[in-house]
Amino acid sequence: MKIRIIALFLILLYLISSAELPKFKDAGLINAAGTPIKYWCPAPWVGDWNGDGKKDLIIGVFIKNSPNVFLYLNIGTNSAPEFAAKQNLKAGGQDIYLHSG
Ligand SMILES: [Ca+2]
Repeated sequence: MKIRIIALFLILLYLISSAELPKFKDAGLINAAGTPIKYWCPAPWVGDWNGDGKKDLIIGVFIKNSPNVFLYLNIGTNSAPEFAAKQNLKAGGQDIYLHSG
């Protein structure tokens, strides 16, 4: 029984070590109006917010007692997006605040 377990372990080890692992490149930071978009623990969403056919960026972040859902409209194209300066995302004319806890 021990020999079978060891053989199985060795086979798995061989398969794992010989598998092609995905490779990623550093895509860099995304800019909006020439400034890198940086947040701690962001929750991004990509979709066409304003219906112009270009995918926009919405990011929810953890900022206490402050608007914390931001809209970046795509002023470029879907294949080469460029994002305008941050806007607070609003609902009913009011800034959105998402509370934690
Ligand atoms: Ca859009």
